[in-house]
Amino acid sequence: MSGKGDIGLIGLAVMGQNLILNMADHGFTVVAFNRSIEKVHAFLANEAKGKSIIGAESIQDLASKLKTPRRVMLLVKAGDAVDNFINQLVPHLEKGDIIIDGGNSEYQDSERRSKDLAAKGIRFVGTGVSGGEEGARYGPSLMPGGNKEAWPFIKDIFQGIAAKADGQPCCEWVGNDGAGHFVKMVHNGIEYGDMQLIGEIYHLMSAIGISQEEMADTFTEWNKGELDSFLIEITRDILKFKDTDGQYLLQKIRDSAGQKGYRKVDCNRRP
Ligand code: NBP
Repeated sequence: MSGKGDIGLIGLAVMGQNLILNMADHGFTVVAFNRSIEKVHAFLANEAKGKSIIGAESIQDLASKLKTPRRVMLLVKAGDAVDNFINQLVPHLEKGDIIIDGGNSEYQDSERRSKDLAAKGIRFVGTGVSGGEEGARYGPSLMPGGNKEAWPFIKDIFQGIAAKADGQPCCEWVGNDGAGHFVKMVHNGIEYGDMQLIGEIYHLMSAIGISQEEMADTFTEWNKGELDSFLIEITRDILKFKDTDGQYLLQKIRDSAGQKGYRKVDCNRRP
């Protein structure tokens, strides 16, 4: 692949890889980098093969392979990893270059990063990314905020790869500094509230003896009315899903959940 990249992306876990493939499908050339370099080599040899995707061996290499103003997106674990990469990137960037954090960072961290980087002449964008693996691959909802001077330079890529609703991209500039990650936090809060409600409804229905098949029928009906949504739809599918032995899979799954980087929650344990 010759020529320079339109955007660099650091972080080749599930979100980063799928977002890169989505960008490449939309005609952008992406330079890919990851802390563990073997993931860059594996990605180039497999999923990225034959696409407009270039590998970078170091941060310096990444910066040298990008058009200016450089656009570099981070999709790494929120917290110190983001600050570490920003610190490594800055010496290789020029005034007007853009750093985009697409992870689930705390909005106060994005406010701080936006202000610190503005003082160095670097434009920071903190963006919410929603839709998980499939969204990243085929169309996420994007909530960018930060230094508005960056928006004209990233708008085409962001609105190009975003999901479309009635032909309109699910992506618009949401405000200054930490606004993108604040909107993502509110978005996740609504989603978790929805999931809590669904969990409680399942619990109540089970307690009064409603069968799983009947529950699935009820969710099917709800999905035809004002509750029509992704979460109601997948709950119906999950309720209906049977294991290879013909038994419902849901009843075999332990009622516990883990969180990345935080604490494991076991719902069977009572305080
Ligand atoms: P993860 O959140 O699992 O992060 C993996 C990436 O972070 C890898 O590239 C890994 O590098 C890198 N990393 C870690 Br872990 N610690 C690091 C450190 N100390 N220094 C440098 N790099 C480090 O990946 P993900 O699930 O793809 O999510 C990426 C971001 O997007 C996260 O902030 C996540 O919260 C957010 N997000 C995820 C989803 C989703 O559905 N998964 C949806 C929306 C947003 P390595 O390969 O060298 O270990």
